[in-house]
Amino acid sequence: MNDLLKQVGACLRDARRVAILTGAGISAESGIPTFRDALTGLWARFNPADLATPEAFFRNPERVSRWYDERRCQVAQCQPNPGHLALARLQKCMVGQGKTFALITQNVDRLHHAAGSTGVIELHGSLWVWRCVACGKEVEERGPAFDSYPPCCACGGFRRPGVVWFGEMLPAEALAAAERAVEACDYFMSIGTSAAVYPAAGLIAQALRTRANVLEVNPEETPFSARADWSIRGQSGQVLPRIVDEAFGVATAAHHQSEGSDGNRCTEES
Ligand code: BJW
Ligand code: ZN
Repeated sequence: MNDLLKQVGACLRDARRVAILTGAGISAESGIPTFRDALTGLWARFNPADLATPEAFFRNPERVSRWYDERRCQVAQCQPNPGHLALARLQKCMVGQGKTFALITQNVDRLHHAAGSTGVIELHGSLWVWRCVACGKEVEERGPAFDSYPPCCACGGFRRPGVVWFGEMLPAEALAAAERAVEACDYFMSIGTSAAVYPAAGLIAQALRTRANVLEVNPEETPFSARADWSIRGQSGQVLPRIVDEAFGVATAAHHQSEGSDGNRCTEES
């Protein structure tokens, strides 16, 4: 494992344009359930057809909005883990060296933002933003649970979570930005996604076609594992900090404040 991480880190150090796709697995170590884990995943306990489609919302807006609001309140209790922090540090290191970095996420929890990542491309929207289905007004909701379900807009319309459900189009600008970043990248990472949901999973296929170096980090095999240059079976909160350490030097407690770079190091120690 050590040799593998050294190799992956050395290649990352040389990369000029990195694009990263994350999925629910990167937030698992923050205590947020994934979707497809056989025992603990949300889809093991709930039927997506009853909760994650526009039809389900219009059939039972009270149930669907309550379920999403409970998830919003649960995520409010969670903190970014070392995997999120490592990607935020990687961005700082790469941008500090004038390199290109894009973080594309399928997650709706905004833990990448909380970790300090900027310009995050959200493919499946956000749990925090609620949108009126009548007038389209969007509000970021950081407060406690709603008083009643479904929550209503001043115009009287029902409000829904600003996430992307099955059968809905992804936000066009986000998808286009993601495709551009993948097209241009020379190093691509797929972190903590089962690669089961399209078009997000198509970005992995696109990276393989562009002949970027492709790294996967996941405790389980995925449909793309065999084609990745490196497929590391592990938890992202353990693996990512080690890869970023290999590439850019070991993080110090002060790494959040450090901006500059010393050779390939971007921490304050040298
Ligand atoms: C760890 C770990 C640790 C655990 N460290 N890793 C082409 C082919 C077939 C179907 C389609 C297709 N194109 C479109 C479709 C239909 C559909 C689709 O993909 N269906 C498939 C399921 C078959 N796609 C859509 O409908 C999309 N819209 C669309 O395509 O519009 C155009 C269109 C419209 C109409 C008709 C046709 C086309 C929209 C998809 C929206 C997905 N929405 C959800 C819910 C969001 C809201 C919510 O939060 O409730 O997004 S579904 C859910 O899955 C969520 C996730 O973002 C998404 C991906 O899941 P993810 O992140 O990969 O999580 P898991 O649980 O699957 O995997 C976690 C992984 O982590 C596992 O591998 C673990 O091993 C790993 N892990 N611990 C690292 N510590
Ligand atoms: Zn409204």
